[in-house]
Amino acid sequence: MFLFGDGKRLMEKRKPRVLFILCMVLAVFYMSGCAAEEKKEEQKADKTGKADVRETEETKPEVFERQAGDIAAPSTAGALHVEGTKLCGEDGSPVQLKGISTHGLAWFPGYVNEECFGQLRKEWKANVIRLAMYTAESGGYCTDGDREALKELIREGAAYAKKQDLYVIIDWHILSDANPNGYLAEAKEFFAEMSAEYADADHVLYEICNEPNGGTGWSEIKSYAEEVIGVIRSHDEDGVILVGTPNWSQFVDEAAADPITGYENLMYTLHFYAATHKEDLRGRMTAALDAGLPVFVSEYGICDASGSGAIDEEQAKQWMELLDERGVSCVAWNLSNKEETSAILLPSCGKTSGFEKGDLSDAGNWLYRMLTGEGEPIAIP
Ligand code: IDC
Repeated sequence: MFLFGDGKRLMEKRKPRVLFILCMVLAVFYMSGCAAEEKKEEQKADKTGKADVRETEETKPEVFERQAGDIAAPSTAGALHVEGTKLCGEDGSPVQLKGISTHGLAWFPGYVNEECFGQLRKEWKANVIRLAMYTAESGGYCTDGDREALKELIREGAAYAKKQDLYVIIDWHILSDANPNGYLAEAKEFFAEMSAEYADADHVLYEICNEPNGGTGWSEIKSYAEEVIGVIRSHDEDGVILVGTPNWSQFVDEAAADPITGYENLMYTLHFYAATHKEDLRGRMTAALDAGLPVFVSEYGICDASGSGAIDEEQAKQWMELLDERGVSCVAWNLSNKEETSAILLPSCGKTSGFEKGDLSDAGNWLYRMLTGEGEPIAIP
């Protein structure tokens, strides 16, 4: 403000008093802001009837300094929901999940342990773990698998994820059973049980059909999804649900043209393997997002679609740039030491936690560098 003549002199004379009044006004503003914050906390506590279960000593997740303010996690972003094409935290800000999927739980149960999840969270900066439970194949939930043992592994995985401050995806991993309707009754029963158990869990997401394939069309997937979503919603009214799309979860454009209505917090999955799926599939994803479809990459690899073959770093880079640009969440396949390119551990690594640099495959090294943003591969004492 520019003052001239008398006005300026008057201002000079009254400077101390003006300054004093200004300070008082600022102090009042600051104090009323604090009161409003306290009020908000109280309201939050009232709504749940308790201060916040996450804050009791027993359930409080460890806080990792490297992570603080860095990536979204259940302790900071809370329960997730979907707004437009975006996955968002409790306060409405967009959240991008990045992490890793287990291999088939029945085949590689050992990696479901708290130390392993803790290392992925703390050192790898993952904020999500996907628990892949095959439904068919040998040991599958709907074929000859031990259902109780598989559900117990999921419960343990979900508990470790909570303790280690990770989101967790419960994945109904259809594959050789190309059409999810083949095991519709089993899926409904399974998700009824899971959603009843995790109705109040902020960190759990449901993936209801990994990869429909074998010519299964969107209308068949959609009708399956509507049934299963109905069951989940009767227990868990707002948990995020991931729906597979035709052709091994690639044809998101078909879902975009005819999305499921009547439910909130749904996302549609797109899977890619960078050495096989390139510009074409990126185009499908972009078009679906532009059409308003919330897309979630719940599985990807940087090798070819068999889960093996050579790594294509250049294509992987292009995928990651696009995912980051659009804020799309992504989960890498897979947490195991199987002799295949996509496994992040070398077959020689017999450990199920405490991984060191020499334990990692090329895919493991790449994932570590990608998640941490560090050029150097893992360095653990
Ligand atoms: C692959 C595993 C492999 C296993 C095979 C069949 O990497 O060890 O023998 O399944 O069970 C997918 C599937 C995922 C596949 C993966 C690689 O979702 O189950 O895992 N892939 O083929 N879609 C595209 C690729």
